[in-house]
Amino acid sequence: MGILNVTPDSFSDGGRWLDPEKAAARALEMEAEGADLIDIGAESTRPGAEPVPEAEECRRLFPVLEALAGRLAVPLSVDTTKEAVAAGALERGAEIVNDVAARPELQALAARTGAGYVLMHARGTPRTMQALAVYGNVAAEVTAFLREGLAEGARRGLDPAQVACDPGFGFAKTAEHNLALLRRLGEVAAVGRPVLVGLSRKSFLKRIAGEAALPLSTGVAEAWAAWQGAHLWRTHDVQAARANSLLVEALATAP
Ligand code: HH2
Repeated sequence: MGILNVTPDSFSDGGRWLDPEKAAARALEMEAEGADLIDIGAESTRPGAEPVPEAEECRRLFPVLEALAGRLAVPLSVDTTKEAVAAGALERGAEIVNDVAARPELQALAARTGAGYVLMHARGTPRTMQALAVYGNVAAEVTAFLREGLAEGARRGLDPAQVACDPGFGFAKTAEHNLALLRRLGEVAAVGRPVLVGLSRKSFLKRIAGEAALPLSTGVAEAWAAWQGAHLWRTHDVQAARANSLLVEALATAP
């Protein structure tokens, strides 16, 4: 899953893709590099980020979707926590709702429209989440949250077959929590739905191996995640992810 942030303030690619034509070209470039999905977001969720008003999020996002209409063979997902933004994006060709806040109204929207839905573990908002990073057993608690979320979604009409689960690396988690979760990702994968991981260039990787090594550490972390059963990697570096995924697949099927 290639990342396209049409924001001025995302931690890694903020400000690069604000122009709709440039953003559309980047989506097409990631598809050519081997992305199976493109995830478009217009509100940064990095810790401490300011909330973006709904009208502004639509203003950033919709022209990109309109510029891409009919030009992309792979599905688009929309990274938002607002119902009106998600509904507008689905009307403009997006097929998946990537909801980092597990919002009931977004689950109901996916249920009504048949869209795919990403259920992610988080706590609080980008402003409050780091204060809520307290766990006894992070892998077990995240897995329980996802299991419960699948059951709640089903009560709202969301077929589990529409859902991918995401442990939410960096969302209300310390560096130690992120590492423990990555080490024990196999437990999360046991929820029985495809697992999506967003590890790309995240700060806990930077803390371990330094900023200059971030692309390499991202690749190692993604390959490890795949080995533990993750199916989808939300990534900035599609070319590297594609190459690494081919290697992981070849290893997994080697005699
Ligand atoms: N991480 C970010 C944003 N959306 N969605 C899912 N499902 N999983 C994630 O881990 C995830 C996500 C944060 O990364 P990024 O988009 O690069 O930065 P920002 O939120 O600053 O735009």
